[in-house]
Order: sequence, then C-alpha cells, then structure tokens
Amino acid sequence: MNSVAATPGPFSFDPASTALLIIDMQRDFCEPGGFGETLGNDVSLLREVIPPLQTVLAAARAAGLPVIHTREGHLPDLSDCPPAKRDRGEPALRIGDAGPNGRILIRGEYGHDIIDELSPLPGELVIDKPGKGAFFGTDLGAALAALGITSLIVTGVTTEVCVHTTVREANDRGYECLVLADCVGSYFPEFQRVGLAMIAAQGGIFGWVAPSHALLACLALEEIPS
Ligand code: C5J
Repeated sequence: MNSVAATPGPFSFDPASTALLIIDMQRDFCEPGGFGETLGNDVSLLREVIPPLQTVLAAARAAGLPVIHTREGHLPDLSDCPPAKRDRGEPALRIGDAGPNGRILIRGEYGHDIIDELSPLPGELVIDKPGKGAFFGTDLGAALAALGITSLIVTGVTTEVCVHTTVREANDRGYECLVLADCVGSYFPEFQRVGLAMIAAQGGIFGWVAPSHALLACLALEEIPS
C-alpha cells in the first residue's frame, strides 16, 4: 500500500487497484467560445489546472495506473439532454446551438473534445456522460469493476459541479477518492476553496484532498517529464 499525505489524514492506496480519473477537460469548458464561456465564465481560471495535471498524467501513465477521461455532452438530437438542463438560465448560447467550436456540448464537435494538452492515448478509456456525475448514464461503474479499481485519484473540472457530483457518486458506490487540489478547477475561487473543504470535512465525508506534489512524492515520480 502507498500512503499520500492528505487531508483529513493519510490516503492509502494500492496502485494495482487505483485509477486516475480526469473529468471534463474539454475545450467547451477550458477554451473561449464554449459552454463555460456562454454561461458568462472566465475560462482562464480553469487553465491553471493544465500544467500540474499534465505532470500527474505523465506520472500516472509511467506508474501504469489506468487513466480514464470523461466528457460531458449530448447526442446531436439532444435526446439525452433534459429540457430542464438546456432551458435553464440566460446563456449566450444554449446546449446544441452553433458556436465557434461547433455545436455547444454536443458529442463529435470540436468543442466537446478534450484539450490537446491532455489528449487521451490510444487504449485509455473515454467515458461520455450526459450529466454532471460520471456514473450517471454511463458504463463507468462496469469499467472500473472490470479493471478491479477501488480507489480513484480525481482531477478535472469543475470542482463544485462535475468533480463534486462524481466524487459523491463514487463515495456512495464504495470507492475511495483522493482529489488533487491543484488539478481540479473552478470558475469561482470561493467555490474552489469551499468545494475542496467540503470533501475532506467531517473526517473525510466524501474523500481525501491533497496537493499533486504529495501524490508525486508518494509515487517517487517527480522527475518524470510531462
Ligand atoms: C459544468 C462540469 N460545470 N464539467 N460541468 O457544467 O463541471
């Protein structure tokens, strides 16, 4: 077992049953012209996550941990998008509307795909999800069971929405989750702070939180190039 210095206490994990989960590092959230920006957000805040996440991704690959990427998005006919999701708020463009990177949050469009800096390698699992949680409406649970995974290193965006929802879903399913504080991002600094605090509060009510260097030190992989 390996042990990462984390909050509220050490996070112990067996690399043989641990996967790196990268949530929704898509152009639609991280680049101008996508879903995140249509909601009025400053996407540059999410881009701070990219360099540390590249390092963690390289370390996980080198350590042989399975890497699983997720993408939030919908079928072109929107049959998996509840009207309550599409019609909410006053965005500049709604889900399915044509934007500069293709139709907003639609599978197969340029904006829906993962940013170049974190492109999946052939063989890495990419889970397309219609909701905020990565377990809802997907085969993630079955895929993890097939791989014998019981612990998740969780990264990606946004901290208080898809990361939180996924960690809560995973916790209820019995997975132990370590969230890497500098590898998850929010458009709202206060949500980032409170979102992380909520995970580790009350003795780790949903999981553990640690900086990425604590994981890298534990794996003794700090020197691996990103
Ligand atoms: C949002 C996400 N924020 N990936 N999605 O709508 O967090």
